Amino acid sequence: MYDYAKKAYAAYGVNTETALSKLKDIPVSIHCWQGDDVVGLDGGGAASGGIQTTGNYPGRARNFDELKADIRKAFALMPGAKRLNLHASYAILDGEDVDRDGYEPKHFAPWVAFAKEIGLQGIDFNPTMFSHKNVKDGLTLSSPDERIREFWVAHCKACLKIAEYFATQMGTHCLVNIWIPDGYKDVPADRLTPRLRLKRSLDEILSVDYDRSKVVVGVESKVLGIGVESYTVGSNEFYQNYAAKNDICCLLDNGHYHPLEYVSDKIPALLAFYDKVALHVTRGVRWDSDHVVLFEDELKEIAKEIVRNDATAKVLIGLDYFDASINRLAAWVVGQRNMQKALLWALLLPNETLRKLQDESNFTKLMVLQEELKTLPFDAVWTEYLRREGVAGANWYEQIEAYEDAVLRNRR
Ligand code: RNT
Ligand code: ZN
Repeated sequence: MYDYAKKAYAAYGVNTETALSKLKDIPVSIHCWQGDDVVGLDGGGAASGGIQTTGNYPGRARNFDELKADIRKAFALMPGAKRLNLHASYAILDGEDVDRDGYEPKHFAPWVAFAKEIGLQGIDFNPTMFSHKNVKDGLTLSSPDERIREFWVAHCKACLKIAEYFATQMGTHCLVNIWIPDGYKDVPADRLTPRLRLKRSLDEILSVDYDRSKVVVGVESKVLGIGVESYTVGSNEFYQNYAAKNDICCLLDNGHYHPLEYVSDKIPALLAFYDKVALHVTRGVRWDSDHVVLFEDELKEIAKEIVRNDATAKVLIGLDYFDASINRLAAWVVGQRNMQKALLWALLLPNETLRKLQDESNFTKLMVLQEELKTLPFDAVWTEYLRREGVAGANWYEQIEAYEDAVLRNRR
């Protein structure tokens, strides 16, 4: 089947071997938080701050050991280069009485050991500014209460140090992504001052002496959340301007825009100005619902913008979804495989030919060709990729079912 596919693609000038060898080196950062419904290990409890998991499928990882076991199992079914995306709330405190403003590299040393053990390429990081008593009236870095604002500034500063440690240990960059839930449910009386406070907080955080060659700082905007429908402090315009002026990067979460705004269109816009663009790939159903990533058109468009603009080293791909209504390991694997599938899809397009047709304004042929390409034997190339990566093919879910019977069912 692969030989047949190889010829079918070659007829369009596409070399499947080149595509396969590029694909395995494009890292995808996999979020740890699908494994436990964003609860974390530091006692913060269920996700709050406008984000929500729904469902109570049995077998949620309840501690570090269970989460590690689940990651080990699920990641073994994922092809390609993998990074682990951690939240600060996954600190291993071992009973120590320390709050988030006091977290240190040592609280994450067990994660580094684990990441090395299972052969991950790197670790990315996120300050956790939700699910905590110091989220006061829904506000963190933009709080008018100086004590609160300073606590979260200190937390972010601590996270930069931890990120530097991850980068040094893993020998690759560490993305630190700043997302805050701050906003208002109803019509605000002042839209500017909270943003000025956020700006001041970010300035203070970035004043820390950190190694910019190792740590990439990203800021993640959002249009609305549950309970913060009318106004979010960290809006798209706010962060894009902040990032541009302070030489950090924007993180685009495709659940965080109005439904007819597309992240696939924003990626090339930012690539015109930025050295790095970070992504949270998710799937919003009617709102930022964080459903499992499926192999859909917008995902393919996102992958195309990364691949055909030669931006696989510039776009930092991360996943961000959490479904508690289905087997969590399966959710992980489906989303990660779909991201890889979309990248393969993009790598198997005759991008130069298509670009030329656009430049020649031959839009009829462009459409005809793009439609023909949709029915090429993609599956045969994908299956060959899985075989070469040494991960199970279409029957991978049987392994998850067996794990569910043997392990997850006993978690009561
Ligand atoms: C929330 C943001 C944020 C979180 C994670 C857990 O809307 O997307 O990235 O989902 O940090
Ligand atoms: Zn996100």
